[in-house]
Amino acid sequence: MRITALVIATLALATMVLAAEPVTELSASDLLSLARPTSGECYPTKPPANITDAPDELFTWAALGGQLTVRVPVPADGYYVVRSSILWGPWAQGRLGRFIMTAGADKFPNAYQGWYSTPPDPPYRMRELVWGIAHLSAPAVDLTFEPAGGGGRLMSLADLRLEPRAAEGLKPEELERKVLAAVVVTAGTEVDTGPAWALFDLKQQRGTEWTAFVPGAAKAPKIDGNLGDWQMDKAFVIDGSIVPERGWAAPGPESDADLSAQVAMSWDDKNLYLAAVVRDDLKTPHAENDAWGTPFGCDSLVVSIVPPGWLTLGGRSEGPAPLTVMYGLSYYSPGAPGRPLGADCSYAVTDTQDGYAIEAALSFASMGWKPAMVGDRFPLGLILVDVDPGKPGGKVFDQYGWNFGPGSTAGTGEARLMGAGAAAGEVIPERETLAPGAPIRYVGTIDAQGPVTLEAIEVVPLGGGAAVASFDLNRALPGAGRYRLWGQLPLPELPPGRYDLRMVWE
Ligand SMILES: [Ca+2]
Ligand SMILES: [Ca+2]
Ligand SMILES: [Ca+2]
Repeated sequence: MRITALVIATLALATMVLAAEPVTELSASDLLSLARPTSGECYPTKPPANITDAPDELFTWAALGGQLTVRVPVPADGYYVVRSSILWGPWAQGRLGRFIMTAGADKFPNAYQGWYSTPPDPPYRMRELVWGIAHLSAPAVDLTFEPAGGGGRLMSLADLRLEPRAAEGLKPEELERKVLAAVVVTAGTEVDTGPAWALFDLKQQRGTEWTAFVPGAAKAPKIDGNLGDWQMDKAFVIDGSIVPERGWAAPGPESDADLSAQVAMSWDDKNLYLAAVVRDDLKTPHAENDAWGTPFGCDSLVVSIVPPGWLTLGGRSEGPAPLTVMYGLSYYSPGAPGRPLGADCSYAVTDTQDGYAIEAALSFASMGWKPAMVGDRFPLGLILVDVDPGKPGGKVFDQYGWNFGPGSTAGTGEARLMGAGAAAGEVIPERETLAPGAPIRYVGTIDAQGPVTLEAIEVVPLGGGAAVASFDLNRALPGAGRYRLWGQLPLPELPPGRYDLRMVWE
């Protein structure tokens, strides 16, 4: 991404009355890389052939309603004329439409307008459009385009420019139109390098209702079915109470004694650990000489994980991963072997007074990545399955699904691997190979259990280790919730190697 951001001549501001040189000039390709549409599509187009003085390329948004936001660099606080060179021409279905520009609650006065009239249509041409005048704050503002009625749905711009403007002579509504900065410049970065700015932005997405916080294991549990090495008081409960908000029962058990469970989880860099105390009035042991069939055919706790692409395809990838990984932790008789779970995974079952206990180690390698790190998140669902062969028809089979709902695109909530802090998150760089000297853009999410401060984002060797660069943020998160973040960092010169980005908490 190359953004022309010339140094503003502050001395000239007061005397600038006529059109000034733009201090920010986003080309069609800049707009293409900065545009964030909520719907529709953005792409480059060639101007119609019969236009004189046409630019090489236009930025086009095919809108399906929604909004298109562009983060525009602002070199210094002040008043600016916001203008574009636009493609002007006939307005018809699937052709150019009518669009307005907004910034938060502020609306700019002038609209992009495709030509509409009775035929013959006038020929296409390029035209100057002044969207309006506003006070803009450094280092960047979000300017938003919205369709404003009519049948057309295409907006084609050659550029977007900011020209500084003195406050004298502005209309009251222009003086009042003040657009706040959309981003925070991180401490210690000089804003003189244009595209190498360190930018950071954060928004709360939802609460933590769909996040299962998984604490780190102080010591790896011994997988023997004895849960003495677990703090089961921190377990969550799977019974009828979860159904309205956090799962389902299909068909529903008769009572908690028929089927219910307490489940605890922890993790280290190799494994996701799980301990369960299951109540079941009729256990169905698996006969030693039977082949293991589906875990839904016997008493089982089924763990369902959807490995996310940013982990299975990233620097810690263990090769191709299945779309969904299921582990059937099935009950078996004392002394008999359990269900084979595959390499690096194991579980053990013991009998209890009113059911059975399960202890399991599920390797992250079997989910498609390793080692696991603080902040990793993945969709996770549990299905508690009960088969009671001695019971009358209709009561032989029942089950609970836990963590099923709108918590992720996988249709379940997500597990978040926690460290020592009250929050953890992941930072996903836009590309795997970080090029020194070039800015790296990233996205990510954070799950916070309460108010907490994100101190910095660090560049670290892949798989962990001491930071080779750190960018101070000191950004306070006001309370518990799922937050979404994005930004870019200027990368320093680094020794050859593979790197990752990591969050540092206060
Ligand atoms: Ca144990
Ligand atoms: Ca039962
Ligand atoms: Ca049973």
